[in-house]
Amino acid sequence: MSTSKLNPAESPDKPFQQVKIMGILNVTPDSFSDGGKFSHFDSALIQVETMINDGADIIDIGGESTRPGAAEVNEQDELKRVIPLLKAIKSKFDICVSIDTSKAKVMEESIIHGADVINDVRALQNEGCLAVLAQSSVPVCLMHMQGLPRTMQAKPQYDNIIADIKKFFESRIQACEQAGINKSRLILDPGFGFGKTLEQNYQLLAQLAKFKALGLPILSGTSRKSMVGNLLNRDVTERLSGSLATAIIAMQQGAKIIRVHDVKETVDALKVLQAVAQPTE
Ligand code: 9MG
Repeated sequence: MSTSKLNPAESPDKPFQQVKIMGILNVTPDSFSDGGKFSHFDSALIQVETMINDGADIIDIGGESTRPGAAEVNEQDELKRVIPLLKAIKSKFDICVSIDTSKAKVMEESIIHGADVINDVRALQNEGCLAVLAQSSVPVCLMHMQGLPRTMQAKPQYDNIIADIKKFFESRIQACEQAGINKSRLILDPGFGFGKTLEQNYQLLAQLAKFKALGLPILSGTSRKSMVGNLLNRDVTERLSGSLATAIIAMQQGAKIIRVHDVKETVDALKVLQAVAQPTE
């Protein structure tokens, strides 16, 4: 998959037609701990098939939890969780697969085994990541995070959240280009919930369109996050309506990829948005 597929020339009368739905497949210990264990492995494949049938365009596999407070996982464990599943998905389904990782070795192995996109919440800042991506041609999502998952929600602070994140994107775009990664391969993500207060998350969502000035596709990931749960006082199992509302706002703000747990419901919401965007007689 090339980012040109993610960022086609906007058609003014059909602005939402090119939005892609990225279905989340977490293979962290809280979902399952070992890609070699068949029952869990099989249930992951069933989940992938369901997401594809529900209309997912991309499956995002994550082998390291990035939740606030989450512990880091070592390279070997992450490889064991991600690579067998990636290989199985690519052999069974015709679907674009994204690998959510911040480790150069996991990126390298994933690309060898057919990953179509790399999704890095640390925006290729870890050692060796820029070099691995420079040796390949896959698109990469650069996400903004203030701090690290273990501590990021302690006291997030910005002078101006939009300007600060824009500056971060500009510096990462420059680092990528200097390393030999063409700008046309990049996707930008402001990183909802990653070092942002509740209020800051909604300021970001309301102004997401401002990042379009950087000329790259925007990915938005708000699904079931605390920004939904804390606003509505809803447990993680009760955040569907709030998550759909944030997805619709993100699409209206021009996001080209929406990262979600609830694919079917988000595809339906997107279709409603597309219906009102059709030209009238
Ligand atoms: C892995 N992961 C968790 N949340 C995410 C988000 O909002 N964006 C991206 N790109 N990845 C995320």
